[in-house]
Amino acid sequence: MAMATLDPEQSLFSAGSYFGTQPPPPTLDQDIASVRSFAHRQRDLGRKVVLVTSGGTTVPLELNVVRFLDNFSAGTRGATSAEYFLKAGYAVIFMHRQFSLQPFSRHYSHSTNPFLDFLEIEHNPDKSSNSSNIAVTPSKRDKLLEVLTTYKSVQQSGLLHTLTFVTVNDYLWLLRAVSQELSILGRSVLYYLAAAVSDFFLPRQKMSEHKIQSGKGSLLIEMDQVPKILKPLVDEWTPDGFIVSFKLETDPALLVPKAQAALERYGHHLVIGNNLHRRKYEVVFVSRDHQGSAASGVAITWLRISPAAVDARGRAKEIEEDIVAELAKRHQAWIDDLLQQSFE
Ligand code: PAZ
Repeated sequence: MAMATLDPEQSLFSAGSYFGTQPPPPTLDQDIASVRSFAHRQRDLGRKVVLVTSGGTTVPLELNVVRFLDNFSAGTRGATSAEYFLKAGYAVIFMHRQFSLQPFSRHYSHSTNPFLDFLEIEHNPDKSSNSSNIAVTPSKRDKLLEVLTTYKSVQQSGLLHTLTFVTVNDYLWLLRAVSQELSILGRSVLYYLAAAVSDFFLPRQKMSEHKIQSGKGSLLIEMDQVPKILKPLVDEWTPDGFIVSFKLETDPALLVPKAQAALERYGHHLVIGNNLHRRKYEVVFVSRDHQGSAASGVAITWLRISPAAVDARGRAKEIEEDIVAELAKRHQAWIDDLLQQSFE
């Protein structure tokens, strides 16, 4: 693909100028083909589909990349939510940062639950034999069996399709392409944009080819703003989908106003606000409908769980269970409303 050249003065990218000047990731065509066949299959089966984005994007500082900017997101929100969406009957495209948490395997992440700690060696009583067996630690068996059973059945049913990104550039290209492919599903597709996407990037044309050298004092890098792609997503790429974005803040006073500003600016369906330190126990749904507690046509609904809460099986409750239940309900109500209106 021929790339337009970048005006050296240019620092405010529109989606159009971004995609006209920044190169697509090498695996894009392959990813598009896989999403296309997944979307057609789900449409033929009459299933709802959710695109879950998850994990953080990197911003490389060099073309031969040694250094990059990153963020904190481990992909917990996305991986956990994907499991609950599957449980709610959705087919899931899980678009995540390479090596971040994934549905099912997240329960055994190398840092919080290393899988070797779940295994025991059973030595053969026959001392002359070298053979030993591996067994699952009895106290861990029930949960492992449950996770494994669901994982295998999801794999067999073809309900989960996984895509990976690393850089913010990969993410933007992939989101545009995937949303365009999913637009054939019309209202049946829900976008759950939980990835932590960088607001700033270094255009390829301004990047150093080789490793940035030290020895000349401090390093000054001026980054450009990532174009606001929610606008074309809503208006052009997938105009019929139900679109939910996330807003993360660290200052509690900014959370609701910023979520509300995003809703007004992009005109999508819902913003879920969360505070960095309370995100596992508290989120706020900001939408344009007339339910909820605020005046001015904006509904503000807090969803909270206690850090000590347990689920129906006595395990630590995950707030994503309630987020997804609420979203599945709202998505269906929205589809029903539009259907109703089309008959009136
Ligand atoms: O991945 P994680 O579970 O550690 O964090 C999830 C999250 C806070 C990144 C997500 O809920 C979110 O708010 N994403 C959007 C961030 C933003 O661009 O404002």
